[in-house]
Amino acid sequence: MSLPEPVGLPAALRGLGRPLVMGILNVTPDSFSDGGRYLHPDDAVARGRELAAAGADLVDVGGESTRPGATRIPIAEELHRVLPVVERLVDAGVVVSVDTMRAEVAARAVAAGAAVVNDVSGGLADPQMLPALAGLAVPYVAMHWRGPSTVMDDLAHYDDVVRDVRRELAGRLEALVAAGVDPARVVLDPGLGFAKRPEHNWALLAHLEELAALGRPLLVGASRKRFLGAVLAHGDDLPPPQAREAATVAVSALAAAAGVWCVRVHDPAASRDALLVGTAWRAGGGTPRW
Ligand code: PMM
Repeated sequence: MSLPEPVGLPAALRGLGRPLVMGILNVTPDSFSDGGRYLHPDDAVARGRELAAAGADLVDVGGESTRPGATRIPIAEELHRVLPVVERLVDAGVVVSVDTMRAEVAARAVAAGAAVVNDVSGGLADPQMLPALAGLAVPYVAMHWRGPSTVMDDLAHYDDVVRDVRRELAGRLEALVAAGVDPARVVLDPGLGFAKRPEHNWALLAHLEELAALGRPLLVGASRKRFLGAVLAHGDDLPPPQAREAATVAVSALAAAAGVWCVRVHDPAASRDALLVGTAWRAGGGTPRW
């Protein structure tokens, strides 16, 4: 059974017959689950290697928090956080994606060896992003986004969230093509938790096939997010991010059964097993290949 995958991936990540695991490495003081733990490059590089050893097919290095309410950091600060870590992980043989909304950070990270650009704004935050991508040969993850973290909670209004997100992602795909980006390189992402209330996230997860109908591979980033905490909550007390791992693993298995290309997670080992289960489930007795 073949899964759709983007053109431009390194050979080692092609045709694996199971979804890929993207390990999260936030080189930030304030991300909701791992913020502040990996600000020093030595700690970040050690964590990146650990994620790869634990089964991350690629490690997603981000220098800017996107948690609700987070404000932007200067580009110099983002470059300072991200580039040395990308360079050292690439030197260590780790496949790296760069999590950025800025064209210059994306281009410089790719020049330093990053194999994928992951943009939570789908090219909307920086007018230079799409033209810059046209000159890069790597896959591009375009996430559904409606506005910066400071205002995104006010933008969570939909007539029909699945239809609206699908239409808005189709619009990003069109804009990418108009800018000269090969659509075969594009991965789409519903943007769980970004201008979405819990019911919106669940509707999108339950209808991934509607987004897959756009003809592009999908990436799902549910790991430890608040809407998972809300499902597990007793009364008003949400369990902390670290206590949402089993719920994350459940989403990974279901996402694999739905045929996604990649999940973005904090704990690669746990999700890798779940992806194998979901893949076997999807194969339904056929022979999964991995
Ligand atoms: N979520 C976060 C950051 N980057 N990238 C993609 N493609 N999809 C996501 O859902 C996504 C992302 C926020 O979570 P974090 O603080 O754990 O990095």
